[in-house]
Amino acid sequence: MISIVVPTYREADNLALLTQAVDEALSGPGLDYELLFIDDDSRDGSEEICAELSARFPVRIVVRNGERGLATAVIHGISMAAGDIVVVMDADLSHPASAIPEMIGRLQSGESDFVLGSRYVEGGSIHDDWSAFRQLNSIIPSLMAKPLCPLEDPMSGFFAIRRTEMPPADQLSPVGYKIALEIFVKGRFSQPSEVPIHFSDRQHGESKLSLKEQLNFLRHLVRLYAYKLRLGRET
Ligand SMILES: Nc1nc2c(ncn2[C@@H]2O[C@H](COP(=O)(O)OP(=O)(O)OP(=O)(O)O)[C@@H](O)[C@H]2O)c(=O)[nH]1
Ligand SMILES: [Mg+2]
Repeated sequence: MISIVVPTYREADNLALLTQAVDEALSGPGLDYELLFIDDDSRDGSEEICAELSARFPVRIVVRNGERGLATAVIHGISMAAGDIVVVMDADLSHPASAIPEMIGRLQSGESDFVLGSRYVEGGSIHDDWSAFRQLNSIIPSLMAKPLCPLEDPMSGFFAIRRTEMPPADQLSPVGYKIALEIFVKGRFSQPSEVPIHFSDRQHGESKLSLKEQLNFLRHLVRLYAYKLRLGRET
């Protein structure tokens, strides 16, 4: 069974579209799945929409009260997942559900133990009208993380792992947005790989990527470098 974990904050208009896309991608090849939305009390109709969807699809929504944050929502979702394999993706349809079978196929065959959906490998792409600023804003963080992670797009937010390979929650100190990077750095992954994806721009709802989150990313990066240095000294 595969658990698709999706952090959501005010994504009501995207939930049905994402559910249909996931179902089309997974039911076609006969894959058994659950779709788990981890919602931070959006109060935008998300709960009601999920209740309707759950009559037709294996969808669940978990509403957190009094807590906000993409990274902690992802960790919470993984801890509640029932599947052996966990796929994390955004709700805004930026990540193509059609890439999921290839991602989980690599885990199942043993070819890879950490699979990223990647914009920056051959065959991957972003929308052509991204401004130079937006492109730099996406590429520079990946370059800053290069010594921590050999992959081209650790910030894509779209990844798949075996649930048992998740590092223990008490070792994680999630701040902000980039939980895949922390899971990679603190886990014991030896065969990471990337599946090319086309990253679409969101059509509904608003981006939650604020300047504050970008500054959080810098704090997060400093902590991860400190962790790596400590580990290097201990081993
Ligand atoms: N549970 C939860 N989910 C969040 C939170 N912030 C963002 N998300 C979700 O995380 C995913 C990514 O957020 P986006 O706002 O699309 O951020 P982004 O993809 O980096 O930025 P854009 O490219 O501008 O869309 C979406 O599914 C959001 O709904 C949060 O505080 N809590
Ligand atoms: Mg987005």
